[in-house]
Amino acid sequence: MLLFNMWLLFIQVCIIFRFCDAQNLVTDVTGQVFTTPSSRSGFVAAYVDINNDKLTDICVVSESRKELKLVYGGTETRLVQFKSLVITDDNLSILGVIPGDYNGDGHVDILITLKDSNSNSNLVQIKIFWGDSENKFTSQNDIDGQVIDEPLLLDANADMVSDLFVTIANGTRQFWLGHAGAITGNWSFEHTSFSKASSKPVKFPHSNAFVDLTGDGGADLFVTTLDTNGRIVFEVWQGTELGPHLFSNYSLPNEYDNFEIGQSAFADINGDGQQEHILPVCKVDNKRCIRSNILVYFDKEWTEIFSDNNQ
Ligand SMILES: [Ca+2]
Ligand SMILES: [Ca+2]
Ligand SMILES: [Ca+2]
Ligand SMILES: [Ca+2]
Repeated sequence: MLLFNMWLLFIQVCIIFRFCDAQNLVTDVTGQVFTTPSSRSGFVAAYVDINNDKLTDICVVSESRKELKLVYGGTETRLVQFKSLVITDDNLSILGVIPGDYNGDGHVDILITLKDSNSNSNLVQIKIFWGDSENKFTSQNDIDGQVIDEPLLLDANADMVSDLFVTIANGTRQFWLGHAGAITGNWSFEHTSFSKASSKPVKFPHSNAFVDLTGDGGADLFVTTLDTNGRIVFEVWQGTELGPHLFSNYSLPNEYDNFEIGQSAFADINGDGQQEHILPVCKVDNKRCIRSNILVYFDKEWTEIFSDNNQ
């Protein structure tokens, strides 16, 4: 895994800076950016323009999962700078990174999800490092309450301030709304309840998404859930002034009942301007994938676009 992560980091850094130099399209700057072997381990957790200079920056979680490096892109490769955000609690490790502007001040904030290393539960804690005009991230808040799995970043109330879609410890779905307000002390998200039109538990790990699936140009909330028999049910929620409206829900044909269900992805694969739902599935026997398929949901039907039978 470590080798894989190092390779991933190497590849991604090369890709980012490949396009910075038109004279020399492929320039390996890994050694200039990550100067020691230990600094090259870890994984890229997010891409974002943190300092608002229109150059992509990257968030790199260290192998120890105790440190987050913010690597700022530069117009010349040597201008790349670091900012390190360190987790000092011995029991907590960084699980994920979700950049956004949670207090609506125009500065990117860095939200980190944290997992208790001594716990087997799916609960995660949330910490926010607040962005500022000098990109120092000196203010931070530990957010009250734990959530199951990674939150989904979205704008639930269309006010251009970043929000989260979460599942709280009792399994209930909620929106946690970002908002303006003093960031010292007890800043917290405003919690709002989700629609009662569905109370199915959200699948863990989820592949929830904020993407336009209704073709009206506005992003919708896609949620992966489980019915009482443990079968996966996909829900598409459209935002309305009265709150989320269940636009559609659908499942998989019975022939995939004994398949492992992978993470959903979305792409316009037939060029009609609408996103299609793409789903990898795998039939597992004795911990071995004996048949894998990639399915596409189009016009209310599932179609196999790839099949690999290893039986
Ligand atoms: Ca930048
Ligand atoms: Ca902010
Ligand atoms: Ca919002
Ligand atoms: Ca839509």
